[in-house]
Amino acid sequence: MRQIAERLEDSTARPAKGGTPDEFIDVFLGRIEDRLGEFAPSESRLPERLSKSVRYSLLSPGKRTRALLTLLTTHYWDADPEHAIVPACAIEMVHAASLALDDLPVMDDASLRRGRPTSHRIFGDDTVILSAVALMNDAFGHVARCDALPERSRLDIVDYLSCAIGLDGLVAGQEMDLHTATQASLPEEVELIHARKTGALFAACTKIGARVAGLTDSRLDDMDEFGMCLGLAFQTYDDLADVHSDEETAGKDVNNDGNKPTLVSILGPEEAERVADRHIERALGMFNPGHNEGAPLVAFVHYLTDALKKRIDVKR
Ligand code: GRG
Repeated sequence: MRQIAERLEDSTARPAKGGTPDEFIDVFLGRIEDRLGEFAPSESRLPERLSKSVRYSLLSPGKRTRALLTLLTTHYWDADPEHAIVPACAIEMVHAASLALDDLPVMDDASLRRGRPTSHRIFGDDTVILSAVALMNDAFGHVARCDALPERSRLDIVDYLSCAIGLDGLVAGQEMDLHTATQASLPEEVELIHARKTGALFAACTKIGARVAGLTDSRLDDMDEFGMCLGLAFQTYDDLADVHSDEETAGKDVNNDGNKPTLVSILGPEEAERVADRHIERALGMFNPGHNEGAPLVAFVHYLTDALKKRIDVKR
């Protein structure tokens, strides 16, 4: 944390001449959409239904929060964000796969995602499972082949990403969400699920963004923690949206958490929101007040928080 604060003392953390945080975010978003478009399958030799299903899951209008966080972190640490574009899009591929799997009837059985019918409602469960496997494998392939990065960085990124997904990450979080969450009665038990299900991928974004910029050791750990705090807050705002938003605003099913314990059901909405706010404060606390306003990464955290909070204002 200390290093991040010190880093913000350095004027090079500010946007380049003439660039406002909004401009950075717009440019980065454009780059992400372009590269995702290139990564989406288009070859006519591929099975058509599978290609269409992968394109649908990957290119539907997501917020691209994870890819943006990755690029903004690389930029924050003064490296060229273009070097992080492949890992950032690989993370979006993994995320898209996780959403498609999460929505399946055997999991959350959702019908709406990103304002559209869920992938399995169009392509069927079987093709969606295969699409998710393809997206995850291709994500790693893109990182392995990314010649903008030294081989050592590629290996580290593959390592961070596989840890975020695997037995101690998304997969474990989802398993707990499906099968043990009903026994969770303490906030810390729920937050352990959040850490794996959502926090792990956010932490991978900020760690990978920092790794691309050449950070090592304790500074990487700080960025890992920064991302984890954001992910924990994000999941609770998402659970609040399940209760306090509508389908049009959230772009996905609401009231889908049923009897599953969440921080909202255990603590009540006001306290749950305070817990999420404290995670954001902790994340932002890693930056020195007064020195950070110009950094697009920090501005993005504020924008994200405001947007997530607006979403839950709908029914309050
Ligand atoms: C092996 C990749 C993989 C997954 C298997 C299904 C699963 C395990 C995990 C699901 C984890 C999950 C869906 C967590 C919820 C995270 C969350 C709050 C998603 C919503 O993210 P947004 O709002 O989505 O950023 P958009 O649509 O904007 O991209």
